[in-house]
Amino acid sequence: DGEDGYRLWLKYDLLSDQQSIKTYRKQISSIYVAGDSATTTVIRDELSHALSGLLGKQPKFVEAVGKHALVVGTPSSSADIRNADLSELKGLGKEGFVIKSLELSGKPVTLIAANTDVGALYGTFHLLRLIQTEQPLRELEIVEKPKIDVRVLNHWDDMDRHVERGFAGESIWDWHKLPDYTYPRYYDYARANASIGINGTVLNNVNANAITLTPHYLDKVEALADLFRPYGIKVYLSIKFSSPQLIGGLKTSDPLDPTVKQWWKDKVEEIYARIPDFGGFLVKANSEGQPGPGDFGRTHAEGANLLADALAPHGGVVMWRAFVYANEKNEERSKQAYSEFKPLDGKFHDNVLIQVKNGPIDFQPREPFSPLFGATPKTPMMMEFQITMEYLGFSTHLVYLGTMYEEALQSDTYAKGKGSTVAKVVDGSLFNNHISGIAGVSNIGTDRNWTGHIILQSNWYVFGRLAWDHELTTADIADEWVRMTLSNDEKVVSTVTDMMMRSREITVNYMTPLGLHHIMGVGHHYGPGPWVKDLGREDWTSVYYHKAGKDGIGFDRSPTGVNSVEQYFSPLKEEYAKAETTPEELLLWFHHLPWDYTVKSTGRDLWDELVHRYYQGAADVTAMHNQWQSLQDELDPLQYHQVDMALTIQEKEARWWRDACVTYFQTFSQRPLPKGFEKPE
Ligand code: GCW
Repeated sequence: DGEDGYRLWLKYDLLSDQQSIKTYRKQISSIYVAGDSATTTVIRDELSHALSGLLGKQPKFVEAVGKHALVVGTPSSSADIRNADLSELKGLGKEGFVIKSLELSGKPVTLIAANTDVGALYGTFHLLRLIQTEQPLRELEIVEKPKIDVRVLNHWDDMDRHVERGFAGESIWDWHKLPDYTYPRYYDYARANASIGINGTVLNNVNANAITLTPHYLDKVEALADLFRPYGIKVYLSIKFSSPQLIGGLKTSDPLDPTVKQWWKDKVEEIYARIPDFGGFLVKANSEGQPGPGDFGRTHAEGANLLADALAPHGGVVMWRAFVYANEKNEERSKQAYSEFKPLDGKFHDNVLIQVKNGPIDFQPREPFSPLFGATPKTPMMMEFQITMEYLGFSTHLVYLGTMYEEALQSDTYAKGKGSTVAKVVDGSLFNNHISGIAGVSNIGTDRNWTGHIILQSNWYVFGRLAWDHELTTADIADEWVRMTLSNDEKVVSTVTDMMMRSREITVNYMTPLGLHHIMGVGHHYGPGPWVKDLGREDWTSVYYHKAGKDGIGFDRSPTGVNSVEQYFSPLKEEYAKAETTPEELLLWFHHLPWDYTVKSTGRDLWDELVHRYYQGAADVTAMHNQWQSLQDELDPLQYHQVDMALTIQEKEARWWRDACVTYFQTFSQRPLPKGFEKPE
């Protein structure tokens, strides 16, 4: 018996500190939630559920402002709030909120105010987080609004409930039983997302199935949209570009063909007739076998604009992915997205966002940021992070991705001089874009704990928190997540946040140190496979990426090689051009270097350094496992046991990675293991 992880970070167990319970109860002696929308019902339910759990007593709901009350509302739902004339609300838009300790109509209260009920819901979850993490509620003066407009999860869920790159069970969408049969899980999904500010969900896989757009399935989509609306969550769909042919009976899907334009216009009208706040379309086109405008000799801009024009009258957007690469193109894979999209800057209609993976190859444990960020002043670039861990050990390895997201977002593109971070490109502030977005490929499924591993719930969490505010530090986010999900116990908090904060670098070390990439097992991408070669496509093999030989290892992307560095702004392109000035963690990404190359930070030669890192990575997993085991008495038994079992797997597999890679690369380096290292097992 114990916490099975279903409740995520919204656990709401009784706080352990009696004194704070007393104080909170006094500060929230009654609750007045103004308004009577579906969203205000959600707010009341959440407060009732949360506070009766956290404070051990059902809160008192009232219909007027009382002394020491918690008051929640908007200027239109509450005269008290309207009369208070809060100047802060002016700049907060539809999603921002304030939380203030103040006198309202002569009574001291804690106020959550926003311009909309959804803003008030976000404020409610913020306040609950303060209580869950045992922060004082005195003299509050919180003003929040999201930095990015579109904050969406991307589900790579197929209509048969298989989840592409999903490692936590089946799809949570039961298409068969929808629209009539729904699960509590759908509501809990909405609560979890709203609690971290996620305001959209793309329900289906980017490798899309055209049937999603048939009336039969739109009934089901509509049911989910209705369910999510009160939580401020819009639904979006991935579409197949050839839908006019596949389900529309047309002979072509050419974006410039008038019958095709009409088909999309009609289809979009049909969707909005059911779902007036439908979010829009996500599109993977001319990539990995998906159809696209290229099939008709048209550009990505012509394809995206076709859909954008159909959606524009209804306020919908197109998220058009830049993950395009083709073996046939005579250009190295990491360069292709930039080559394809940079020349199209300025050609996309206003409601198109280009969705770009953080790295130029594909969600690797470490990549440099994609040079497309910063390269298109006229086109909003959306960030696409992977929350599911396709290349990072599925759902058995403990890897907190917050630090990886932070590294990407805080990278300086130098597009408009120093300080032009990727975050400022993505939030639209660098180029004054009128819309901005960020997407995370979901890691959730039907597993009881949603993500297959309790600690990996934190990746869903940190994605949402950073999407809301990329200036938060991922250490602070880890801290609050641990408190909410595991415990407020100081030893637990400091130990687990330490594990989380180091976990990604540890994984990079035992998988792909020093800038190595894409050397995982073929197809499934699990476990080591540096030996993978002779596939139909060279750019799906490992040997293509590490290029190990007797002469050395690494991919020369400098001017002496494929020169992908030219896609970056100065001074990055000059820095990356030379091994000496390339950050060590990206060394073999940009350079092919001899085995005796001296690694600056340690003075070791490249071979020794590589071996050291593999060994260090594996040893650090053992250390992490010990750290976890030191918490056995402080943790819930079930949570403890689940993570402990997963760490056992991770420990074995870190060694598997280490031994496989070291032994394999040794066949090229033909050097002994450095002194002090045991022979690989
Ligand atoms: O990372 C690769 C995956 C594919 C995925 C593709 C993409 C949805 O291996 O499974 O397909 O990227 O992002 O489109």
